[in-house]
Amino acid sequence: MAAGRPLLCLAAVALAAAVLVSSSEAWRLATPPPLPVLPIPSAAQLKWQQREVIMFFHFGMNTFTDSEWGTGTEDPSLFRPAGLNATQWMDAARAAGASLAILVAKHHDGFCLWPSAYTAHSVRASPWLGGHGDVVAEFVGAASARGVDAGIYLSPWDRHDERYGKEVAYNEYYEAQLHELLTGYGSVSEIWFDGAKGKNATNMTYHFQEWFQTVKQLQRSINIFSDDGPDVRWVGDEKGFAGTTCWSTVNRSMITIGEAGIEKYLNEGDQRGSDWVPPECDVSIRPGWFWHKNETAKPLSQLLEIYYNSVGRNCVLLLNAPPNSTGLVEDADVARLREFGEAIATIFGTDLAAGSSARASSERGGRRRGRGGGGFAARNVLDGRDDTYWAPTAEDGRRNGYWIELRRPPASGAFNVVRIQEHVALGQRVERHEVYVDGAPVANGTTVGHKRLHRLPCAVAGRAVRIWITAARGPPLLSAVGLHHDPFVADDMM
Ligand code: FUL
Repeated sequence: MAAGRPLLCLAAVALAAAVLVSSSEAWRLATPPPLPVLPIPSAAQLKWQQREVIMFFHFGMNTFTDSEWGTGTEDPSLFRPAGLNATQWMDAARAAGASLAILVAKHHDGFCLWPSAYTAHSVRASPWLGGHGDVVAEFVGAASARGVDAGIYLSPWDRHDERYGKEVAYNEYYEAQLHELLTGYGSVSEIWFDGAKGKNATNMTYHFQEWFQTVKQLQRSINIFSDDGPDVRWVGDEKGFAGTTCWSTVNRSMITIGEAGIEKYLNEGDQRGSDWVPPECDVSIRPGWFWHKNETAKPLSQLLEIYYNSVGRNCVLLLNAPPNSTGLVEDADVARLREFGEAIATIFGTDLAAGSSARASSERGGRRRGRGGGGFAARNVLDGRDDTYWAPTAEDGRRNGYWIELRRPPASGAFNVVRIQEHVALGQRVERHEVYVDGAPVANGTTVGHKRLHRLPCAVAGRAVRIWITAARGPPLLSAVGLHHDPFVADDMM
């Protein structure tokens, strides 16, 4: 009995230790995410960013007068689309891969596409549907039927209305129309305040601050576009190109809506900006914003160039397709939009990084797997999710420099596009980065943001793809690294 006691004791201690270890394994605490680097996007801005491609529809009096900027003296009887079908517009938008479509409800000529109670210059005075038509209603109805979100453009510059130039009267008129459009047509995801105004236009002070606050009061999750946001900014050109450096941040105090000379600032953003106002790249598939009989759509190669220089540079692409005077997007334009949407799906539908393993200079919280693991492993860049990401340790940058490497399975296909994405929900951080394939440099750049696409001069089939983040505003957080093959470029390896 006495000799057995120490043995029993030892067994009891071992059991207790085992229970302790396994319960501490089970309850090992998760490592919290790193702190945000301010400013960060709102939920509505994040949703907008993930859309990547959205559509614009310029349709109105100009469609019938073969002009881009109407004079405001057009007779409403000219507006007579014989076969307007907004569902056909939405099908075209979807074919291009767009999830949001914005309608020009009133352009600079002042003609309103809805029967506004505050002016006689609208569809009500036109012969279309005997004066009972409402293009805005057709548009939002078709959008909702096709699962596309709706947006509205309401031109501040108005060449028709006699209140224009009278500060209070015109601002009241504009406010009243905002109420009509934002309370009468369901949910509106984006509103466009165009800064354009002719050189010799009447002087007019717009009450932007009142307008913006009214908009937010009427539509809580809407994004407001203008030269300086507050939610989405103009990219500074109408070619669809952002700067190769492109920050989602600016200092809004640096921007005056409609003022020339700020284009470069808008194009590149501001690394030290304290406001999150990411850029939208507006461009038309045709030379004009409105339909003109003799114009044709840009070729696919040009649309892809635009895509790489907008979506591939941390922007949303706002692509315009002008319906014709019948009220339809022309077949050739629909075909081009479809070709574009299919090309994007072809290029990015296959990820040639699939099946790779991933490692990095460090992993926040360590490499433990599963529950209680770090949760910020390098392999998160391969899981196709936006909400998971690789995070290095805070000390890593000071010690080694940050890098992440994918090792592809043998005989993986050749790629000529590298896709890098930051987890921008916690702020845009990467200032400079370099890409190496099997040790050889293939691309480099400055900002990344939501998405950075690098096109390589020729396809490469290497196994190890390493990205060095050589400068960043805090530890970089990457949600995705993808490798793709773009067959639409001349490629000497294929
Ligand atoms: C510009 C306008 O003047 C054009 O007509 C077009 O509407 C474009 C989207 O914005 O500022």
